[in-house]
Amino acid sequence: MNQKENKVIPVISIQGQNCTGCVTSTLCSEYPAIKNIVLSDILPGVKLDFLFHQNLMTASGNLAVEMLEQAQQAEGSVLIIDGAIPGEGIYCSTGQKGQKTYTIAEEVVSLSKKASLVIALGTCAAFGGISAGSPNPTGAQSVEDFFMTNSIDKPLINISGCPPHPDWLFGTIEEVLLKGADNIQLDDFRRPKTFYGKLIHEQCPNRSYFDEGKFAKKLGDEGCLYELGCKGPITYADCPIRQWNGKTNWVIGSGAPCSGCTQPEYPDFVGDFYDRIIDVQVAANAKKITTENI
Ligand code: FSX
Repeated sequence: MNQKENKVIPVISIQGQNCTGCVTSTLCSEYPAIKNIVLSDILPGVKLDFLFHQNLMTASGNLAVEMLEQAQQAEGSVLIIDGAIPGEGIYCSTGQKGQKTYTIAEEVVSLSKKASLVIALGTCAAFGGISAGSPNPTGAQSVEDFFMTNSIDKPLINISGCPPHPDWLFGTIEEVLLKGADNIQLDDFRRPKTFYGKLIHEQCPNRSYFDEGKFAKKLGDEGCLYELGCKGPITYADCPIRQWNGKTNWVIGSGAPCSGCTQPEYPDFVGDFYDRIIDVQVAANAKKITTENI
């Protein structure tokens, strides 16, 4: 029988400090459906092989610990880390063997050794996010900061968002498989420009309201949501055109302000959800938002 040869890419997905929102969101992928990502080719002749995934696999206890040990031997894997990495202490244990408790920090060190690419999935992994929010009692840090502290040098791509869109993760993996990790255009925060190349503000259907100076004063009003705390003018993502839940809607489309969740400043430095940002320099060619011109 003439069987088609498949290229198989080992994928290991582990979680640090998080709410599991990133995995929950990305497992809701619809285009392609998650069952096709897991069971079929992600590209013609290329298949992902999920060696370890806390939310997909049925193994638990000793069997899960053994699977994680085996996964460490996989050459050329894609290591997906979601959630921040805690500092000192036995936070986020991934399992126990005998008297030894393994922490996420130890697992990241071990698993990254043979990985060909590391993806920091979600704003906690990419930038610290809510997990590293003040006063940060666990010393949570981003994957990039953890790599620097531990002298780990691996290709790293940040897929920020709290949570991130499934397309941002699987679209990036596909782009890497097609072009090679070195040929992915990243922004200054290691985010793929394919998905994070423009401000929400540049693509927002409410932009004409902003330019006219028509601002909603309360939720439900017609107008731009800037005065109700919308962080669109400082937030890079393609939510307005990509939309969420199988293109059902997105945050501003449903009448709520963008929270700025893809940004490195989130959450401590973007302001409260409903507090207006002030004096923000928006993209080139767009006017500066100041308290005077609104
Ligand atoms: Fe953080 Fe993700 Fe927000 Fe939650 O893994 S980016 S709190 S959606 O789950 O880490």
